Amino acid sequence: MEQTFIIIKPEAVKRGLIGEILGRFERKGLRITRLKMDTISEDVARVHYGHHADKPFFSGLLKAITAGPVVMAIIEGPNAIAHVRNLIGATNPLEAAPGTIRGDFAVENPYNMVHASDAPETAKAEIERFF
Ligand code: 3AN
Repeated sequence: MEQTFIIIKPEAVKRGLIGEILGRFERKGLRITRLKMDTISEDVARVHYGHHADKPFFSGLLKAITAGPVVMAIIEGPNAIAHVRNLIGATNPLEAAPGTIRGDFAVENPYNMVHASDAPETAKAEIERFF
């Protein structure tokens, strides 16, 4: 059974979308096996988004992900990584299809509501980082 990791970002928590977002993963047939609410420190955010350190939007991204409490979860199921990426939609909310989480609830980056691991190695590293 594959495991993946998600973060419901501060903007989604502020808008009261925790239940809506977790519900979409559950309704798909995936299982939530770990769950916690926490605030991400700037130091941890710098590591988590280290691959974007040279981008012009890096400081805005750090600010957005540390802006308030987040909900983090481990989600399990067959092909959980790909299923969760499909459910959240494209990175740019403008390109995310209606029916996906980003397509339904987000209008522009960096406020795209959810982070989800994109490969087995990142899922493993992110689960170790946050749980
Ligand atoms: P994903 O979250 O879909 O894996 P990444 O890893 O390319 O996409 O981007 C990480 C985060 O950086 C996104 N979730 C989004 O919040 C932010 N981001 C990506 N591209 C931009 C951009 N062009 N401008 C502002 N923020 C961005």
